[in-house]
Amino acid sequence: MTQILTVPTRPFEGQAPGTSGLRKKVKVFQQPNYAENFIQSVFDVAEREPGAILVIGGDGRFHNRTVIQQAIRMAAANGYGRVLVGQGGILSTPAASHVIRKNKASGGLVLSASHNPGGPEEDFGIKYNIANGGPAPEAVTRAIHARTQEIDRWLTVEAEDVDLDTPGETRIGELIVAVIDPVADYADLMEELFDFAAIRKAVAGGLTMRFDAMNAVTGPYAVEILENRLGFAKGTVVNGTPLEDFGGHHPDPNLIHAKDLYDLMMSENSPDIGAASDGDGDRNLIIGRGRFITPSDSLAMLAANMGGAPAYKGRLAGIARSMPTSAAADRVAEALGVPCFETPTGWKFFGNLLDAGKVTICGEESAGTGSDHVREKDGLWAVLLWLNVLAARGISVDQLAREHWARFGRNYYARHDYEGIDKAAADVLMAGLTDGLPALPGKSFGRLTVRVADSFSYTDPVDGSVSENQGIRILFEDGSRIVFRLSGTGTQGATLRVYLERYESAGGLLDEETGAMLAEQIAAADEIAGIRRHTGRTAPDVIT
Ligand code: VG1
Ligand code: CO
Repeated sequence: MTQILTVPTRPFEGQAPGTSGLRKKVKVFQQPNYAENFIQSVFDVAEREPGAILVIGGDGRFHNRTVIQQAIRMAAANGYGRVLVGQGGILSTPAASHVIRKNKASGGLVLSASHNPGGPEEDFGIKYNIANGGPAPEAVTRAIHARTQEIDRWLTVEAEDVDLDTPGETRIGELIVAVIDPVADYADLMEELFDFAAIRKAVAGGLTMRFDAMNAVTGPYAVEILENRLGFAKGTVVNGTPLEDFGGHHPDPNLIHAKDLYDLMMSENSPDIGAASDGDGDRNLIIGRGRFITPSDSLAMLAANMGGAPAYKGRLAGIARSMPTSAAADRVAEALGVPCFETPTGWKFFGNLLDAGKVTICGEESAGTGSDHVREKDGLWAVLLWLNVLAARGISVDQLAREHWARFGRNYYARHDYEGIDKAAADVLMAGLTDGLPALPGKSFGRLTVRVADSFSYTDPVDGSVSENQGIRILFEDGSRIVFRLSGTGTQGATLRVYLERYESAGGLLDEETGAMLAEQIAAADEIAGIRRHTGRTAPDVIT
């Protein structure tokens, strides 16, 4: 028996998981007991049998290996029977979800701050996923937070660091630690879901692509799947080596942080399709030659066409989208006669719907799309579904988009982010908005008249749990909409997100510039929320 050591500790303030786990500066996580308190709190509340399996992996960012070693020792002291850890400490978020499901693990620790930058001065994060492979639901994250507020000890054992770079099994007392290939199972799953033969044929016939892994976790996955298994030319995957600081960039696949890819796709010598993923591999950016696809449109277009992929043929149970995501998917659901669900922001809200078989595809405006194959959003999965659809139909991204809008109409859509604003000012802004809601219906801003103004609240149709204050919605009589909410993933000050949307019917203006189409909503947003007045900002930092 290895001796279990009990280390006394005291609670830290602010260990509440946000939209997607606990995210803080690396410096915060480096404080003695900080990560340990949180991990012990997870182990104290997690549902598991003695000897249970725990999956551990991360996006390879700075501090990943340190926390993994500590988590393994703590798992040994906390009665786990087996830890599965990705080689090099690597597991993309969707791959971790798959490993949990495939091995019937009791849960997993995903060490990532996703799209946030990495490095000694940047961000780190810990997320707990439950046995269905998905992010812990709110009841669990609340219990974890409550535990962090009263914790007085954490358990560990004395043991050497595990060699994370060599596949195979080692033992720490009763615990077996298996270092597993992080890519193989995931790549096999993708090959089961999609028609790789059809994609290979299209590639052989000249289909070209660029995939920007942003020096984050998807590099090894993308090289194996796109270059090795599908036959795309060597060099199709760029920035394919995971780096602890992501090369100093934000691994956030949007038009600002993946600007090189965007510029290439808008140029004369662009490949047919460009794609990128984020730090932990759960987001996707899709750009066709000369045509950017908003994530909201991507969800709708994939939902309308996914029957072309073997795993989804004739089985679209329903579609779910987060509330701020555009209603483009709703029109597809309506046309196909399947239900559409509107959930709060964050993938944890899709888990019950997927488990209950109520939906097959889910998506968020923040570049997240996924299906019931795992319980996380999945960047490469979305890219492969696009490739499968293009190969099966023999059309381009631009043609598919035009065809879609000509059938369903187009939801012009943008998100304006005001980053790093003063937290107190952001709270005053949101409180002002909330207080002003009852007076808004009937009021006009330019040509827009408010029809409904409310604070979004969600009742889970499966377990009846209620989540309140999930964003302020201003719905106008012409069908356009503004949503305001504060980010739950940032680590500095506050980030205000303003989501703007306007629908044009199939006979309307389908190929206009988004900013121009949303000018009235943009002006109304400032008038209603007093963004300038409260934050001093005259323009957003990021528009996606
Ligand atoms: C953001 C996105 C949200 C996403 C979350 C986690 O949250 O808006 O849609 O689920 O990030 O994505 P927030 O609270 O900052 O708006 V990831 O790729 O960081 O795991
Ligand atoms: Co992510």
